This record gives sequence, C-alpha cells and structure tokens, in this order.
Amino acid sequence: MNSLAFPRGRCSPSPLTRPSTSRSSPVPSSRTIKIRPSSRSVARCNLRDAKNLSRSRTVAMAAAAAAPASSEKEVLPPSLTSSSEPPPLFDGTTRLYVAYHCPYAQRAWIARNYKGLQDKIKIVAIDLADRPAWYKEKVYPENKVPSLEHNNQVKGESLDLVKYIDTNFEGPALLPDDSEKQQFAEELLAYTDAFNKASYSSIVAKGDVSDEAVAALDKIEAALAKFNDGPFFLGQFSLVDIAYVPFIERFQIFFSAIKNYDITKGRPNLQKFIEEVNKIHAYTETKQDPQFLLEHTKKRLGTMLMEQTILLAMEVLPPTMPSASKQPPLYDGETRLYMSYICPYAQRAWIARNYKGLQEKIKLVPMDTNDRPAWYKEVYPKNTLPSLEHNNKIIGESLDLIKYIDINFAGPKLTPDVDIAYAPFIDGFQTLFAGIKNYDITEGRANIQIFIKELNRIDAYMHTKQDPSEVIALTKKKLGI
Ligand SMILES: N[C@@H](CCC(=O)N[C@@H](CS)C(=O)NCC(=O)O)C(=O)O
Repeated sequence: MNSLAFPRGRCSPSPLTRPSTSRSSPVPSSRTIKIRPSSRSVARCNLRDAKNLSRSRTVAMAAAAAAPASSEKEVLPPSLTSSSEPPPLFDGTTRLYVAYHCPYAQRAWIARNYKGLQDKIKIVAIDLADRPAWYKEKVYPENKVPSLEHNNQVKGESLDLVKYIDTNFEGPALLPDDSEKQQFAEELLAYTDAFNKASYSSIVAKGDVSDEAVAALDKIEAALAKFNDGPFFLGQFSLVDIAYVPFIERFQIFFSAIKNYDITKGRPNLQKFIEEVNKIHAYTETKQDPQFLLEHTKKRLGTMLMEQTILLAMEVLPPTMPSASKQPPLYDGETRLYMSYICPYAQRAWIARNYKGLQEKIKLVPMDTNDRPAWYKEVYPKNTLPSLEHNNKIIGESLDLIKYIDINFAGPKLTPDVDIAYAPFIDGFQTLFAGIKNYDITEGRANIQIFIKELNRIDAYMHTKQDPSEVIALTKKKLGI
C-alpha cells in the first residue's frame, strides 16, 4: 500500500483496517456473482430489455475477486433517517456525510481511507430515500452527498472534496509532483462527467451498448496507457483513480448484467486497472454488494422508464390545425414541433421526441396537410413538415431533426438512428401494400417481420401510429384511387 503512495506526504498512512464486525453488505469474495433478477425487476425490464434481462446470469467480477481477504474492517455507522437526531454539529469534529451506495460519496470516502484518516474524519451515513430534514436545513443546503464538515464549514462536490482532503490533511499524497501528470490529471477529471453520461445513457437506452459508450470506454483504455510506470491513470494510484473507480465498478456490473457486455474484453489496461485497484484496501472497504447496486439502479431506471411510459399514455394530443387556425406565438421560448399526424417524415421527429421522453419539452403543433394554415410558410419558408422551433430558430428536414433532437436534448441516445428513419415507412408500406394491393410485405421476409413486431413494442413509436384504415383512406384520396 505504501509503495503506491507518492512520497510528498509527511506521514505514512495509519493502518487502514479497524477491528470490527463486518457491515451488512460485505464485499463479495467469489470470482463470479450469480445475479437472479427478481420477478418485480423482470416486469420492469420488460419495458425495454426483456430479452437481455429475463434470465439469470453471471456477472463476471474480476473486480470483486481481487479484493484481499480481510477479517478486520472499520465499523461503519448505520444510515441516519428522517427520524434520526443530527450529530452535534460544528463541535469541532470533522464529519464526512455519505450514502453508502453513492459513487460520488465513495470518492471522498476512498480519499479519507487512503490517507489513513479514519480517526480524524468521522463517517456519517445518510439514508437518501428517507433523508433527515436537518441535513438540508443545518448541514448542506444542496441536500446531496458527499459533504464534509470541517473547521466550522461544510463543503461539497466530490472532486473538490477529494482535492480538499488531499491538501488539508496528512497522509500519502493523492497527486504526483510531476507537472505533466498533474496536467493529465486535470484533463481526466474534466472528462469524468462525460464518461459517466455516455455510460449511463447507454445503460438506459434500448439495444446494444451505444457507440458513444464504447468510445468512452476506449478513451479510458487509452488514458491508462499514457504512463508506463504503473497500472493506474497516472502510473501510480492517485485522485484520478479515485474519481473513476466508483463508476468503473458500477459500469462493469451494469453493462455485464443489463447489456451482457464485458467492459474489460479487448481492454487489457482496464482489466489490469480493475485487478490492481482491488488490491487497495482503502477502496475495497467502500465497495457495496454488486447485486445491491444492480437492483438499486434497476429500480431507478425502471422508475424512469415507467414515468416515460405513463407520460406517453397520458399525453393528450392537440387537435389538427386547419387553415383557419390562429398561429401559435413564434420565438417565445417554447420549443414546438410543427408536424402532421399522418406525415411519415414528421413521424420520424415525433418518434425521436417521444423516445427521449421530451413530451413536456417539445410541444406538438399538428397541421392539416390538405388545408394547411398560410402562416406556416412564414414560420418555415420551405413550407414542408416537420420543422422544429427551438432557441429562436427553425430547423427542418426530418433526418436532420432526429439528429438535432438527439444531440440537443437529454434522454436516451438515438444514434444510430436508422430505425427511426425507416420505421414510419416500413410500417406504413405494410399497411398500404396490404390495404391497396393485397400484398403482405413480410411474407418470405422474416427479418422485416421481426423488425415490425419489435417496433410495435416500442411505446414511443406506438403512440405515433395512426388508424390503418384512416391511413389507407387518406392515401387513396391523395392518389386519386
Ligand atoms: N456533483 C455532485 C453530485 C452528488 C450527487 O448527486 N449525489 C447524489 C447521491 S449519489 C445525491 O446526493 N442525490 C440527492 C439529490 O439529488 O437529491 C458531486 O460530485 O458530489
């Protein structure tokens, strides 16, 4: 352990273990962990990844495996709830407020452990689901964890806290003196949020691991190769490893269980990093049961997906606007999708908006294509549908709009966006060929059949579908047949 520390610190770390009974969620010691989804979680997952989640599976956990067996552990306090009294605040005690499952809090907790500050910084665990009111009122108005009570002040933000703990307390230094390494550390710290976002949005999104998440993991793999004097980001263990490890730990579990994707495959540096970091007791002491982390996250993701489905089901679609309709205000800050319920091009943008859960952010302005309001030409001189009013400008062209909505709004990633581009047409042609030519486009085309079947399971798409007989009637009218 000492060999991993930088020589800057005056003191060698105090022993990082404490005599104790172990905590309720011990770090698993076996190499593989069997994760059997509960019936509730399976029901939730049916919304998206039924195929990936409906069977029990093994999460390969080199990470968990490498943790050294230790019979001694710090006794950690139980989490405080809404009915718990606050600790005697500002009495000179230094307190680190954490939630045991929170990756941000884990960063500060690892820093505290690594520097051997178990006696100097007391852990106070908060139950975030049943948070004590005094935490926001008296400790940290942001109401998040981690926060650190020190010298009569409370500070927050995990990355700032890791640096603060490193600078203001004794123990091995968490940053080397080498200026090239320090500069690289800043670059990597600045990238953590983007790395987390790319990974989390891929976990939430339907289908395979996104290109964005793969690129983010590849970037990490490349970063780990920058210095040759050790397995960590800056060669030897540093605050950069502390910033990333709680998230890498989680992504290894989630990608394996939810996407059946091993983040270390083809990434030897990442594999080595995970192996080596699991030899650091200051970190392994903070690890939670992978099954618990998985269930906790699935619950959160399930709630998000459920909310999106409910939002869709509850959406009351505005009536179609004929030529006599009054123009809605233009450039008043509202985001509007000018569209038609029966136009497949408009449907592309509409599906994108639904899929990303933007029902409340992007208002629909449906127009009657056979009796189009004259004012629309002033909104979008090309006079085609769809177009999007956003940030005081109008953007057109459905394929561009899918990409624009994807890039400029939150929600699951849409790229690659080919399915949304084709969906309205494939499904539409099926209806029209069947209704007008009595021809089944899926016959002898098993893949198209599966595509349509799967498409019809996606709420974001289903809510844009029109009554087939109406589509046939309107098309016949338009074609004069
Ligand atoms: N940027 C903050 C993020 C901290 C954070 O979001 N913590 C979560 C727990 S993992 C939290 O306290 N959430 C409570 C809330 O947002 O109300 C940091 O790095 O410290």
